[in-house]
Amino acid sequence: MNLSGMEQAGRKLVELQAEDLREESLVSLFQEFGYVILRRMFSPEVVQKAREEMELLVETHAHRLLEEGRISDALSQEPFETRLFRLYESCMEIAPKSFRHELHLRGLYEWFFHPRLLDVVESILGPEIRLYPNYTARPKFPDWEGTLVLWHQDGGYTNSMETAASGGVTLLRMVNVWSPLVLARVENGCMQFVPGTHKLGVVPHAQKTHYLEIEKDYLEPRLSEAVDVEADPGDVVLFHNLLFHCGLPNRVDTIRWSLDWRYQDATQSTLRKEAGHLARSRHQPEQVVRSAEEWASLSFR
Ligand SMILES: O=C(O)CCC(=O)C(=O)O
Repeated sequence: MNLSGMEQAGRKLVELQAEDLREESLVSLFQEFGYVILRRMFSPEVVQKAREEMELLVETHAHRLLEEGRISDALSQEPFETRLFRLYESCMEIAPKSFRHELHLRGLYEWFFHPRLLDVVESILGPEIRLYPNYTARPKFPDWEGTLVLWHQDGGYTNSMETAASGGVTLLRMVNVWSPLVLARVENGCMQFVPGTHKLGVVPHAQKTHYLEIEKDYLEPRLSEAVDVEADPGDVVLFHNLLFHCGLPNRVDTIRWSLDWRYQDATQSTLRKEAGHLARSRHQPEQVVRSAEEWASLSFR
């Protein structure tokens, strides 16, 4: 295997090139470290389609703000990297932190249902795969706590008294996915992971203004092991739903656009009121979402 373990201030980043995807050890890397970075998984064309969908979404927001009289200029010449932020600059109290229900768009089908990505996910989860009802696009604004996602485990959000009592969230078999639409670097708020923390089970989280945060006693002793997960458009990061992760602050004046979504073993309950969408199935092949048109005709559930 061509595993290029990138030494990063003495810490290892678990990184694979797209051509190595068939290697069985990908699964053991995922299990050992709690994440794997798959470089160049999506072609530039696939990235471009998603970007165009997000541009249209921004356009919709511009028109809405104009109609509501909140702005007098739709800023149509403003680049994708800044437009949404500039539109909401004078009304940040209503700025979107993320998009979820809006993502049933043709140009996102090849992200969520990408055959090679699903092959990798199948090697971890098995043949019954659901797109979990938690798929999100994030315009991470410059220096704004509304889009600053704090250290958490996804399981910290799904865990509730009832699910914890039944051993729920720790039993969920999931693969989380994160991929940027622009270069994601330390300066503009790339992700950070603490390798291996998925083995700790669900740890306590505290509610902060916008997001949950892992309790200090669990987080602080492990922060020195955090790795920066820098990624380019087309790169795909897979991580465990119990891995400690956060997005760093965005310290530049452009938006760090990204998408994150999750796959789950479809034989399990989602532990949510929504059922998600089947991405692969031998038991119910007729239920699998088969095309961009079909995806666009469905809604968040
Ligand atoms: O994009 C980010 O900054 C955070 C994303 C995240 O926490 C997630 O994908 O679970």
